[in-house]
Amino acid sequence: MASLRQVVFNQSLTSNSMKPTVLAILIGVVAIGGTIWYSGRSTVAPVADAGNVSVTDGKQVIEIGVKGGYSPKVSTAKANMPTVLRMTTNGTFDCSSGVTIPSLGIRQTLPPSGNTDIEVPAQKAGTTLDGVCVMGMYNFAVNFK
Ligand SMILES: [Cu+2]
Repeated sequence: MASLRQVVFNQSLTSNSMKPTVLAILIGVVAIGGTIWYSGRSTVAPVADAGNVSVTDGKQVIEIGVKGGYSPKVSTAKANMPTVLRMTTNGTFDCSSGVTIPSLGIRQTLPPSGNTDIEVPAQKAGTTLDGVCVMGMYNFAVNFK
């Protein structure tokens, strides 16, 4: 059994040494929280052209990588043009291979690897197409300008 003096000593030692630990945890929480907040903001804010949209023979192709989500998450495309969403899987065995675009009634199961073209009718300027996996976990957006 510890004497009273030892208990008091141990407690004061513990509380003194805990202060920097608590401070470090607080700093860590603020830093991680700030990073999550910042990265969350950057996906919502308009992003620069991801360079994944090309036009060939009057047809627009939007390339989107599919594996554990969609990349890029936001694409900028031209309005009033027949469009193809080229979904590229590469060893994709997660639910992002089941892609839906609810506003167009599109539901497509992608092979584990390869390109799958999804035809999209010409969209008006200002339209945003939202794509989401079958489970509603992963999403992407295409803004038409
Ligand atoms: Cu999912």
